[in-house]
Amino acid sequence: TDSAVLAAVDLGASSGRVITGRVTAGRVDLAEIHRFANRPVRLLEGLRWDIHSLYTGVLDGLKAAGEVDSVGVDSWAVDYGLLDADGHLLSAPVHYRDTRTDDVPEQVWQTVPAEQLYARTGIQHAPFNTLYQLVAAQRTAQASIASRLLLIPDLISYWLTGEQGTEVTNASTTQLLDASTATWAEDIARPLGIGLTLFAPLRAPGDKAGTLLPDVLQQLNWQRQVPVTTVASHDTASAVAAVPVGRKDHFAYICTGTWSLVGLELSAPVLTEASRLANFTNEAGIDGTVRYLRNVMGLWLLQECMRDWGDDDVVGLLREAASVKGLRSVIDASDTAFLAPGLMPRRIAQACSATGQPEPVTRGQITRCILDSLALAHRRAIEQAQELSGRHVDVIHMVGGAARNRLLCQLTADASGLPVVAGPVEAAALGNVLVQARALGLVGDVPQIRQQVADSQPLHRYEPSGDRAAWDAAARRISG
Ligand code: LRH
Repeated sequence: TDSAVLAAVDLGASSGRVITGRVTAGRVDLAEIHRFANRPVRLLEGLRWDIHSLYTGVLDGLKAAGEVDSVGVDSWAVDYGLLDADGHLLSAPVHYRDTRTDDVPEQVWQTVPAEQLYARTGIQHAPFNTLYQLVAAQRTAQASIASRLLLIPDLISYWLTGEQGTEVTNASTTQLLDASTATWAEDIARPLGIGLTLFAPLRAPGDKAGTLLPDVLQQLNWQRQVPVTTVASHDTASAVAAVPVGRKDHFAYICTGTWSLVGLELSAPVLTEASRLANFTNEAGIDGTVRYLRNVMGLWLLQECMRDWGDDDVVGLLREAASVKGLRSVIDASDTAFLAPGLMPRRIAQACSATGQPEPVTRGQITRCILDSLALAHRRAIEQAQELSGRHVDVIHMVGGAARNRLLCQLTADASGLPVVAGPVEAAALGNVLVQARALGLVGDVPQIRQQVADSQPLHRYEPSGDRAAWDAAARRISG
């Protein structure tokens, strides 16, 4: 065959999607079949993912898609479900913004020093890394009966196929993989009391994950055997695989959504002390590449303000933000102080006054403060990634939801003095679909995947403009 229809299940922190991609020679055309909210639930025990509602969304989407040639699943990283010895889920997976890990890192570093953790795993310090979550969970009754851990996309694939595996790009975000070999770091896990037999065997993008179970086929009303193909199951890894660059481009990427993941694709990790102190991460990318990047809070800041205001008119807010004075006050958009949900407008205003800047008052001012701050954090991450890796960048690719945020794209170009190529919005779904297509022999290597995206998706270019000195001055206001 020279064409196929593949279904991408792409679960983000604020919404899930089932998107189909028709792949033919040199082209890929997407259709969004089903989009559903991902609303976490706050229970007595803490903040949890409503995983059953997500799985229902997945099934509804696949059913609406009709029979496809293959299915692939990607989602946000680090989180997992625990199964008992019967393979049954023990409880709702814990949300990475839950506060249970707040005091865990310091405790872990007493056993395994932070320097050693980084030198081995290359993973940034973030309180939500699976490693810290597992140490926090050691205090729970469930820990003693858990016999298997499946990361979120692997859990969905398991429910679809009955087969268990641990996909390697996402596995890197556990902070339990060796950054150079992508194999489990036994010497990190053991002293912390983490048993690596909890994890199912590693598998790589392109591997067959299984075949839809008869009961699933019946629920979908599908007749034929359909494979589930392992994709780069960390959504950011799928998105990076689909960045529309040519073979010779020197590019940085910004994968946007709830987060902005800002960095470079490298062939080997950067494990220096300077890199650790700058809190850059070396996550596993497709085909042995390294995603060298920093987590910037991203549009989470705005989403949380909108939730606080009870305002869902993002277009109106962006229009107001474009009309108010820029760079009036900025915050450090990489600060984990903004990780937890709640009272975001107030927390932002307080961060401004704590650094001697005027508090933003109107919704337009607060929105502008967030966008200016994100642009500044994008620029800083790209500058530092170049310094720390010794690599040079001459174009920024912005993919994911914010690629359609014209103000943020322009501000990012202005702040960094580099052109920004925006699009595609559904980069993670494209990476998911095209890695499945590659497994079916319809596409070649990753450069060809990227060319195919560039040739068939609308892109928009923003040239840097304005006064860079104003950005330098703003940066100094928050640099301590
Ligand atoms: C983005 C993302 C990001 C992780 C975070 C937990 O969806 O996967 O790459 O750091 O969620």
